[in-house]
Amino acid sequence: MFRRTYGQRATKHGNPAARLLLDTMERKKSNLAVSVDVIKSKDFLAIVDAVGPFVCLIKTHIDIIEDFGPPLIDELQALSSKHDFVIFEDRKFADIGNTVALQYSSGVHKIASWSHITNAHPVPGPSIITGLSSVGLPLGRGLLLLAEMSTKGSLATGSYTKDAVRMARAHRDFVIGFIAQRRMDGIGAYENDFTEDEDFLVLTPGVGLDTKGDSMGQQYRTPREIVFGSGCDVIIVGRGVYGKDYHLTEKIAEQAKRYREEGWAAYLERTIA
Ligand code: 5IU
Repeated sequence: MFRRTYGQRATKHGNPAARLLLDTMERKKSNLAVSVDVIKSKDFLAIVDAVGPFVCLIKTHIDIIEDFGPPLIDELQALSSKHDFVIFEDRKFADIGNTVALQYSSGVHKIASWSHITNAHPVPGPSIITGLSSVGLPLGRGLLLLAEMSTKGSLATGSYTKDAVRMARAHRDFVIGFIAQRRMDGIGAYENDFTEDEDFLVLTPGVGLDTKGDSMGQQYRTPREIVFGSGCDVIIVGRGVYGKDYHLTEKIAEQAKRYREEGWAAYLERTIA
């Protein structure tokens, strides 16, 4: 899986959201996802429009938008068509199956109706996948399990990470991969390496070219360390792209271009190495 191209992997994948993401990465020559963590709709849409040409995916935290309303989703979807990117709501579900099914389908945000991909903590056990897949699978959605985190002192390590991988392998129709800091196959850490038809995408936050972290426990590595060194597939960048200047869309686009180039060079290095 490490050396196969995104395009080759797209043709083989059984889940439509995974295929869409891999195809988009190949088509746009981008493994950059931008995490747009701002609280006003206007800023959110301006950033998405500025980085849109350079990303394969936009990651949202829809619950932090203060002036949220359904029209925001229409505008996000219009930008997704205009710029050709996948949408990932970083909801981090963590409750019992029945509750997460309701949180995913209903409420103010109706996440399943617009987000191609979402994610969940494995902490409740496999029932969280059953609950979410009852809503997402008929819609062609995909789920990522949080196998590791980028923060200092994370508890998602060792046997917890292994169990996340076991849960994913048992639900390959809906679980398309992991949020993790390294690829989860071929590292000899698990009883069996993945088989040919087990293709889990690894999306990795904690990416920065200019700083090593923030004052709240976040830790950054470079795109090359992540994609070439650790075999991850998608780099997720937030403040490294939009920084403090999120009213300066030219500067934001420039940064997105920079991260995209770094991420893609690391991918080429890995596929031809
Ligand atoms: N995020 C992490 N680390 C993790 C997980 C999620 O940073 O382990 I799971 C989210 C939090 C934020 C984005 O939305 O990814 C990273 O933003 P910055 O690049 O601004 O740190």
